Amino acid sequence: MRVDVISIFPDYLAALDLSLVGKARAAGIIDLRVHDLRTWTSDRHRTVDDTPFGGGAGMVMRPDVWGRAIDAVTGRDTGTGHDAEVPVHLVVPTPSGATFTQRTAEALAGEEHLVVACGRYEGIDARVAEHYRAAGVRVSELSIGDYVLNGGEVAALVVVEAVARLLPGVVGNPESLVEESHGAAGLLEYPVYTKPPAWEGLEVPDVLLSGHHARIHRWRRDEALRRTVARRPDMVGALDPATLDAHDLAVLAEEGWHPHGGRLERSDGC
Ligand code: JBH
Repeated sequence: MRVDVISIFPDYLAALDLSLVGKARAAGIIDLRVHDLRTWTSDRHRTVDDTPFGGGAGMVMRPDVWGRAIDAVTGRDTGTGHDAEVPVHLVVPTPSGATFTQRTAEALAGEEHLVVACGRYEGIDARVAEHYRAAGVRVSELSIGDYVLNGGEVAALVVVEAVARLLPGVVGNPESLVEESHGAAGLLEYPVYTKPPAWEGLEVPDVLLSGHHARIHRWRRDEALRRTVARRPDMVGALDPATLDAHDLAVLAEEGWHPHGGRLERSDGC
């Protein structure tokens, strides 16, 4: 997969040389290039933004600079670009985007070429997304969550890491890709323990030392259900009760959740 990240703070993306993404780059699984947006400025001050039409606080990034940058990294500037035929998916981190989830990461992992356009918080002139959509480019404006960041760089790190680890050959054991939180099960992960079996007066639950695999499996599932109830009631509400067994439903009932009309509902909060 080819990934181009464009930013006014290219050094911010240096973390992508490290760890898993770094290994994927070294292995040739991901061809990741980070660019300085100011490469495509045309004035002496290398200006990338200006005041918003209609007034208001902050600055907005200029569409002309972004257009030159995106055209250059996608080979649209020359018309003979090596890559102009490869479908590009433009990813724009923005607090006003749709929420980036594991499903989004899975979809992006199927692409051949991502271009991640990191804007400042106030955003990029809206005509950039409009122009590339009209040109047939897939454009995803994505938010990594409801909190304030200064710009899209941290969100770009999140998106690239989440996508890169899904590429074949990046994560050593593909089983760790299926058994994790936010997988298809729709539950949070169960708690995990390792040696020593007693630490600071706290013991590892007996069942995990029992060697009884069916009981361990059931205990982990119960813990995953209870944890999801306590921490992510929204995920419980999204479960399809038809995918749950009688024991699951008994655990959920203890926690106050009951099937009703093909969904789960809280018995207290109607
Ligand atoms: C993206 O995903 C975001 N969440 C919060 N703030 C942001 C700022 C710029 C880009 C985000």
